[in-house]
Amino acid sequence: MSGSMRGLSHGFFALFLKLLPWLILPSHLLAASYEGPWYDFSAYTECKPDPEPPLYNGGILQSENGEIPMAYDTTEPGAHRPAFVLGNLTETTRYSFSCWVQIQGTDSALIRAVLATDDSKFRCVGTTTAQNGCWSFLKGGFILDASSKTSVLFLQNTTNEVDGIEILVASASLQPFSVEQWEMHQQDNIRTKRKRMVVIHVSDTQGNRVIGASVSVQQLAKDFPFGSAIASTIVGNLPYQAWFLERFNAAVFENELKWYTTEPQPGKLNYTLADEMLEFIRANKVVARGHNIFWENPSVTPSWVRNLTGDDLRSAAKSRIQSLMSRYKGEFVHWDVNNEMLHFDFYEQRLGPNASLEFFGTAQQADPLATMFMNEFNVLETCDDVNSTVDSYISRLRELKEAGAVLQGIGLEGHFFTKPNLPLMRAVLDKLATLDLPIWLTEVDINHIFDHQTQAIYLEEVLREGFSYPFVNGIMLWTALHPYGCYEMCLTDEDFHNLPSGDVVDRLLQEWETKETAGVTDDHGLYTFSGFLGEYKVSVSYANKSTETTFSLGRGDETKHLNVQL
Ligand SMILES: *[C@@H]1O[C@H](CO)[C@@H](O)[C@H](O)[C@H]1NC(C)=O
Ligand SMILES: *[C@@H]1O[C@H](CO)[C@@H](O)[C@H](O)[C@H]1NC(C)=O
Ligand SMILES: *[C@@H]1O[C@H](CO)[C@@H](O)[C@H](O)[C@H]1NC(C)=O
Ligand SMILES: *[C@@H]1O[C@H](CO)[C@@H](O)[C@H](O)[C@H]1NC(C)=O
Ligand SMILES: *[C@@H]1O[C@H](CO)[C@@H](O)[C@H](O)[C@H]1NC(C)=O
Ligand SMILES: *[C@@H]1O[C@H](CO)[C@@H](O)[C@H](O)[C@H]1NC(C)=O
Ligand SMILES: CC(=O)N[C@H]1CO[C@H](CO)[C@@H](O)[C@@H]1O
Repeated sequence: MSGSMRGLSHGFFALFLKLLPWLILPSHLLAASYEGPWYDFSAYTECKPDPEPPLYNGGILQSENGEIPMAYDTTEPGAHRPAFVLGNLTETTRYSFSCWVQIQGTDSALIRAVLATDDSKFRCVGTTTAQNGCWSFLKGGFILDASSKTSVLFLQNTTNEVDGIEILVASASLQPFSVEQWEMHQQDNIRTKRKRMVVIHVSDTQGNRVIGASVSVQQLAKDFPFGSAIASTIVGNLPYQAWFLERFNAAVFENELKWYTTEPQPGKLNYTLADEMLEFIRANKVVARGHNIFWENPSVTPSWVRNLTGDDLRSAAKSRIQSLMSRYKGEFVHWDVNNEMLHFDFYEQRLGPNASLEFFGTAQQADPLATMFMNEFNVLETCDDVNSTVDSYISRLRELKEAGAVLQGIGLEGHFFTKPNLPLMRAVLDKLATLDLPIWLTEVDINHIFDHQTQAIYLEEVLREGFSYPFVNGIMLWTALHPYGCYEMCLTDEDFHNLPSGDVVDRLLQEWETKETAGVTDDHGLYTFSGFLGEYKVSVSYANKSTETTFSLGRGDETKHLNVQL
């Protein structure tokens, strides 16, 4: 899944020594008295004639005289390029990196920022598709497992066939944040974007304020879709259903809508499982994502479809869309139209480069109110994968838009197989957010190579980052429960007793809902509270009068005012 940095680790120290004369070591790195700045969400996705100024004024790459300490290793062929030497990086810090990149010697190349630490580990810090003649923005970051006295951050061309590329860098910035600062930024976003202040005005029928009226407020439903994959194992399984409904307001079918399930043999359509699961969804007012119409990975394409070519394949694909959509139009809020098209290209190879665009168009026509999603792994999770860089995702999304797609969405699977790199995750979201499209985390889990405790810790980090990011509109976990367990991570054992990751989810669900609150109106007849977005019931009583009302607390920058008359 992940790309590799083969050929870089050996010889690093030799190279480092050779590089030393080219490098300037800033004396004040990691200055002791550091006033925490706010995270800078700026991102750019256009190639510009001039770079913007560095974020954070360069952060710890800024020297006293305002110049960026940097050296060009123009003599070394190959891997090592402009580099920054960094002293005393710590494992308790979250580092946000950004710079502007231009290349010479070829039109376009994927450039990767890499951090080499003194344990000889190499990490991808960020990527950008750089061009000749204009500047592209690279944004990313890193976290460490252990402190590193001397580290080198360098840029590298990953375009194999290109020889003699020159990489130019400008406006580089490295900004450290403590864990506390990072969490403070998350809390601040949650307070302003996921919650809202409410003022309830209580008056009598003559319009007099009612002072001292009892008010109680109860959140009935949450606005933010937070859910999980479910499997057909939930059908008729009352304990599973109860467990699910106590927690989640959104669902996605793990495999039951996939082509290999609904049409295992040509023309033998079977929607039994999907229909049964949809009944459960409807009966319980759960929101469901449609996953997926097509999947570009040939190994999960029905074997009979793999045998088709040309017009036969085109007509089978058309029937697939028509069959699915005529049955389920309006039932699913999203469709993953063409799953994982950054990694695989089954249909495009056989039907031509416009196949995906055509699928999106046909699906949109057939179900015009559903949002049509791309859905991809290794965009959010890592920057090692050259097939799914944030820039390549953005360019495919733009292609679709230019071809006329209207309701588009960005699906980020979130299958984490390494310790989550939160600064990278946030930087990727910053770039994607510039497109102004809905962003969902669609398949979040932590790989089973980690023990349950570690899975829980990493899951909490990812969920907090996702929920606090203003432009993330929903989060789905990939934790459908089977007798054999789950895909990578379960929340519970088979008897619905929480595993550590289940405890994390339950704790966050509670943290992200408004506790039932009660009090009395003040001297102005007002009762004020701060609530998570969603549906509310308000009960007001005074003397022998009482009333009850419901209201909806939607997104907004202003205080919500509600009048209640007794
Ligand atoms: C790193 O820390 C050591 C020990 O505290 C100190 O001697 C050294 O000057 C620091 N290096 C930098 C670049 O700040
Ligand atoms: C359709 O699928 C269901 C569930 O897997 C199965 O029980 C049933 O036999 C299938 N029907 C046909 C006609 O294959
Ligand atoms: C696919 O084609 C091969 C070769 O023609 C044939 O042997 C096989 O049965 C076909 N598979 C399906 C599922 O149609
Ligand atoms: C990247 O995509 C190319 C072309 O589709 C494919 O050959 C390659 O295997 C993919 N690599 C990964 C890591 O998915
Ligand atoms: C793909 O679509 C674009 C825009 O609609 C069109 O200009 C182009 O000719 C199409 N390419 C092919 C191979 O059909
Ligand atoms: C409620 O209180 C008002 C005045 O305090 C009184 O006039 C009225 O009869 C009461 N109504 C009921 C139903 O007890
Ligand atoms: C990883 C990689 O492909 N690096 C290439 C970068 O460009 C140099 C030439 O400057 C090539 O030698 C490398 O192979």
